[in-house]
Amino acid sequence: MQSSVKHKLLEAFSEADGEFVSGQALAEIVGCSRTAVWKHIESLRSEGFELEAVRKKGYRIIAAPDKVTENEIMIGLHTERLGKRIVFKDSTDSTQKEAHRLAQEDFKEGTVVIAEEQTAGRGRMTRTWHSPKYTGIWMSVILKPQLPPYKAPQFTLITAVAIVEAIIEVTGMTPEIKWPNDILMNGKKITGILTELQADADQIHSIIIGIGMNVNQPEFPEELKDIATSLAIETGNKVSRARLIQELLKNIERYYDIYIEEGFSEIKKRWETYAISIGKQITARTVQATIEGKALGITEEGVLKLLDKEGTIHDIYSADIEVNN
Ligand code: BT5
Repeated sequence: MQSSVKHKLLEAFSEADGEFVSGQALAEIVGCSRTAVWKHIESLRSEGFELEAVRKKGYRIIAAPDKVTENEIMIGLHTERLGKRIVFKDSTDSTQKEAHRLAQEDFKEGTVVIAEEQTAGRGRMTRTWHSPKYTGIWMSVILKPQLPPYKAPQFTLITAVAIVEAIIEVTGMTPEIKWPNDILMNGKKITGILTELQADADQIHSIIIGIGMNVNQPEFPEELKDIATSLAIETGNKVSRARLIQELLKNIERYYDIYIEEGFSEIKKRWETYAISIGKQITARTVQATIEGKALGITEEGVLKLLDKEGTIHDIYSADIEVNN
């Protein structure tokens, strides 16, 4: 939407102080047709504005979107390193892309990129991530562990545990982990993790951990509505994104420190208590093949062990899995 039209509409609503403004009056203020006004109202709604429309009365504003501000996150952020530098974007193509750029520019470990909206949010491979404005957490965290690249998949599991415990802390509900990078509530995806690397053959330079968490979306587009959900849908309440971001950063820092100091076993133990697929019959679709079998567990490296009908154990490094029973 042209921002001048948006501003004029918002100004008109602000002057009306919660009262109705007729469609005709709005059309005159912004200088377009009533149909165009309706389209702009729809666009404001998709940005999180709550606007009521009543026949013969017009429109009125009920609530402005819940924006996340830097101050709101900084007050009450109990971390040593993570989130001490936060780069905020109202809109960006992908926080991953931005974080990759910052990591190369030598931004410190713990730098975080947060956007209110992503226009080209990324999933794994070439998939897209739906990231509408003011409703979710679209965030990338830069870490610089001195480790070899084969350790990187463990960071998806560290992050999964951090996410589950942040959601428990803030909502009281316990989500489940579906290996390797999905967090589910009532069988639908509430959060996805994307772990990417800047590395040479023996050494990680930066790990960029992308977290996409559906928080306050009231609904999803047709193509996602059977597989995706939000915390607001599951709990019946709006949830504070700032509070969740604080908990996420605290937990990631905590488990990252435990991992560096003590290794992977504590994280593995917690991960297994939250995981849905272990011990179940699953179908794993990798780039090379589709394998069915029983998920035996994960290794210290975060690799999934799968026992097929012939008794062969497969090491699965990356896949989409479906739980069959
Ligand atoms: C993921 O990929 O689950 C990783 C998602 C990571 C997103 C974050 S947001 C911040 C950072 N910046 C980025 O650009 N990305 C990261 P994958 O397992 O490949 O799942 C992708 C699939 O999930 C899509 O193909 C859809 O089917 C589905 N999907 C897309 N958007 C969704 C949403 N908002 N909620 C639930 N499912 C979604």
